[in-house]
Amino acid sequence: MLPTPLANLPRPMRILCLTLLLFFAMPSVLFAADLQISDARIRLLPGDIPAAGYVTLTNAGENDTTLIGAESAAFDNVSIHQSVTQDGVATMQHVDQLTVAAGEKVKLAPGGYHLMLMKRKHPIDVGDEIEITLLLRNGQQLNAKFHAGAPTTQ
Ligand SMILES: [Cu+2]
Repeated sequence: MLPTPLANLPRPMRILCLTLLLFFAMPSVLFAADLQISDARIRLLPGDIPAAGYVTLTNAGENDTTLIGAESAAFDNVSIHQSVTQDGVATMQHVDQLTVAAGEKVKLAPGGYHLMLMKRKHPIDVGDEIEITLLLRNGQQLNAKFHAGAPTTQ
């Protein structure tokens, strides 16, 4: 049954009150993306050389959040990579997942983690804004515009 004060309200008000009650009773994770995206940029390289996506991920939530992949209508294939130097040789490794701990910040940046953007589906020019969707383990999908920059982009 409804609490008495609610039951006495006109019906539209009652619905509004119940909606608000439900809204505030639900865990905030259903509403707000815990991961904030900033400084999203792409380093374009000539021809069909894969481009690199860089971004700062800030976890303002109370739970660890894990990036498990990304996709974009502008590229056939997007994966998470990490640049590593082994025995003096710089290589890249595929990364299955990247966790951003609660309250922490992870930077995808030159020399470290990056999104490897392979096989452009259409020409991309410096200055273009390319939409990339970040896929999180909790099912959230975050869309962000990445600013396409020159090969010198850091
Ligand atoms: Cu790479």
